[in-house]
Amino acid sequence: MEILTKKQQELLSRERELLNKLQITLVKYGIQEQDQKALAESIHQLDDFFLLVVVGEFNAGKSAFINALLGDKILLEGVTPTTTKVNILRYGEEQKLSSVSENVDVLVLKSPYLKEISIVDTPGTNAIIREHEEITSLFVPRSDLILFVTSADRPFTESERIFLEKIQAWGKKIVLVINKIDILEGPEALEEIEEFVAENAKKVLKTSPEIFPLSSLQALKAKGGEPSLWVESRFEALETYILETLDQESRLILKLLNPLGVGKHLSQQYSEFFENRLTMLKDDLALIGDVEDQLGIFQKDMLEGFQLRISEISKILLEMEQRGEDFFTEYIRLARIFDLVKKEKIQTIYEEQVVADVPDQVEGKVTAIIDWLVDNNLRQWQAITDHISSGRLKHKDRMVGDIGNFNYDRNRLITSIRDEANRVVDSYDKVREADEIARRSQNAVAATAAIGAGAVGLGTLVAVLATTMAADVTGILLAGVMAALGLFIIPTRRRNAKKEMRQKVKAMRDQLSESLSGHFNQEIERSLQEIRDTIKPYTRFVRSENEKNTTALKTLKKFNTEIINLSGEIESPGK
Ligand SMILES: Nc1nc2c(ncn2[C@@H]2O[C@H](COP(=O)(O)OP(=O)(O)O)[C@@H](O)[C@H]2O)c(=O)[nH]1
Ligand SMILES: [Mg+2]
Repeated sequence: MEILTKKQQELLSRERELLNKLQITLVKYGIQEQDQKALAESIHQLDDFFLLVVVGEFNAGKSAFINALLGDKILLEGVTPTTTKVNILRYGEEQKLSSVSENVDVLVLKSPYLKEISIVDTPGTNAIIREHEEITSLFVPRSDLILFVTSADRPFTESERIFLEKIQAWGKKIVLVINKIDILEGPEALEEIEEFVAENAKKVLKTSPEIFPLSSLQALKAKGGEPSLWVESRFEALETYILETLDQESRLILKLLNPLGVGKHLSQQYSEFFENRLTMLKDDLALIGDVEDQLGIFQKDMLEGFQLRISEISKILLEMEQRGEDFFTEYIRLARIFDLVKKEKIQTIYEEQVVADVPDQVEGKVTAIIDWLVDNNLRQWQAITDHISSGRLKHKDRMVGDIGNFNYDRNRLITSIRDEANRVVDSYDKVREADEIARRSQNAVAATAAIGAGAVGLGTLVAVLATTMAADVTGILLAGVMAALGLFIIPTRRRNAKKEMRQKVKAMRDQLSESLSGHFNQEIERSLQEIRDTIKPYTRFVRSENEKNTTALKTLKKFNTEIINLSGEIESPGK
């Protein structure tokens, strides 16, 4: 590069530092190799000569144009695609041709033009030979100035417009050449074409580029011995532009701007990736939020529903207690003295009237709770399936050429949740699930059986009472003090019996409610946990990707701002 002023040197070193950091960052994000190469080469290009790259459709006259510029038929011309390689023309004392890669040749020439500018001839854009376009495209990021050649006989074709858009994205300085003006009849035709090209170029580039209408054919002839054609060729304007307008300083500015343009392009392109991902992740987060909300509601509803069902069981027991009260009131009194002594009879009456079908009723209620739990559990899984297939998570096709495994991982996780939820729903066997729950809550269910035992316990209480009553009655008969029995002993017995029964029933109620609560809470937790475990890898992925992509986007936006600022400084170094 030319000798730099102190200010230029400072700008250059800042630029290198910034671009190197950007490169490291982008590599860390896993950018495509092709993009990484483009950036690396554009940075590398800072150390090289000013690179003027000539692009355009094949047959536009790119090679002819370069020949005219150098004043010699150096490059092959032809109506069929002649250049299949990129040709770099460099200055050197000794002329030689060497191949640097499969697609790139370097031609060293002793031409004064090349002392400050290296010129690149490209195979051009071509709808038929795609490879040529690729080769050309790969070279674009390295260029410091693009000379876009279009031909007067078919100016600004659709494929040229598309190609220009691509170049523009790299932030390149572009100059337009309308070649072959010698084939046009009259100045009106040229004016029309110029206007057409200018209009269309502006649409793509958003600014008006310099446009040079010329004839390479006439220019070369003029340089080769027919000077009368020089003015007509209108070649001089372009030469003046390249040699004078594009003086050392403006070339340096372009050179410094070149890799910044590439860096800006890439940071914007990858920002878009991350933005798109964050949009997708927003849907994921919303879905996870919905599912979480729903599971929360499920838990709350279940607990409430459970309390209600437990209180129904309590009610059954309370009713039994009431019947017990009535029983003791009815039977433990003087008038029943002869019934009381027949303890088996009393016990049977007690079990028939007080205990009755309480064990069956309670067991029925417990079974109902299990069924209700199983139903709701299934409904939760169905809700998950509905959520996942709500369409919100449909793959976004607009994301082309993603980097890393993001889309793959996301789709895989979503699919696995959907499959698992579907599997659970499809294979849900209510009977088996209920059995499972019953088995797991065996202790709680066993407590219901204990009511039977409890009833026996109370039966025993009655039996014991009856026996002691009988003893009392005997004693009383002997003592002959019936009054004392009616007034004192029997009421005390009755009171004690009631008290004891209340205590027993309460203990039964407490035990039952406690052990059922414990087990059913566990069951509810269990089913929630199963759902949460199923979606957990997805949740984890979404949260961590969201964080990663937010950071990446922020970082790239910062780079973008820094690049824009530095470009501004380079463009107006005075400020
Ligand atoms: N009439 C006319 N023909 C030209 C001009 N420049 C190039 N050509 C012809 O156009 C054809 C394609 O030129 P070439 O330089 O090979 O085009 P490239 O494919 O863009 O490199 C050749 O036959 C050239 O002789 C020009 O200014 N006027
Ligand atoms: Mg050519």
